[in-house]
Amino acid sequence: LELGRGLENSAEFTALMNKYKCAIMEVETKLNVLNAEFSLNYDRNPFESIETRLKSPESILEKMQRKGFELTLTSIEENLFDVAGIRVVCAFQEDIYKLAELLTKQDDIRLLRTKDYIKHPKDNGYRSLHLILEVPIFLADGKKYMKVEVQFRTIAMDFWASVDHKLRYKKVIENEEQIITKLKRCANVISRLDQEMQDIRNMIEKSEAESSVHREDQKSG
Ligand code: 0O2
Repeated sequence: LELGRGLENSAEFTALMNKYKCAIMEVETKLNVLNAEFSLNYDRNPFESIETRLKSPESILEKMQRKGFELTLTSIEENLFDVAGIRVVCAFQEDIYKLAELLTKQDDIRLLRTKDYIKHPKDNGYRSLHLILEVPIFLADGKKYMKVEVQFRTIAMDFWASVDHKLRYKKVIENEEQIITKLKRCANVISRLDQEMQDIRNMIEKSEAESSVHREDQKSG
């Protein structure tokens, strides 16, 4: 039985999707724990929102066909990295790298691939940090590693990607070149905006640190 010929209605397909759901829950919990710990230690939450999604059978089929993979369950597990997807939106770019580091250094997580579209944006201007991970899930019949894609974005990057995603489905008849150029220009503006916001936070943190040293000095003097 193949995907598109009934496999997606089988008990085996449902069981596989359930494993991906469990993997999403594991990684989502890890991220929520990091967020809570951060907010206790530094009085701020590194992320604004977290969204999860399981790829639909239609999109799985479409991607498998587009990439020319065999339409079996084993092939889905081997070749698709984003059946289980998590999107984390942060206010500041530096928090993205901090969270990604804290997540990937956990000893049960295997990091398969990092796609850093922040340092190396796509040609159209898309920016985001993608991590392809494997996380163990514990089932009645033992432990199994499942793949999960985590996308980290700033609010500004997410804004650009959401608008881009909406426009993607529109049929462009005229001015295609101009639209592409304009979208890329917006991506550049957004990148500068992220940098400015990060600079502002760094300045505030520096001044807070200095004034606390000053207070300490006054106390001891
Ligand atoms: P959806 O609806 O988010 O599920 P690869 O296996 O590396 O060859 P893949 O998987 O296409 O190819 O990798 P890529 O491009 O690194 O990551 C794909 C996902 O990133 C997309 O998922 C989007 O979520 C996001 N993405 C990548 N490029 C763009 C872009 O130009 N604009 C927007 N808005 N999002 C982008 P899906 O499966 O396309 O869709």
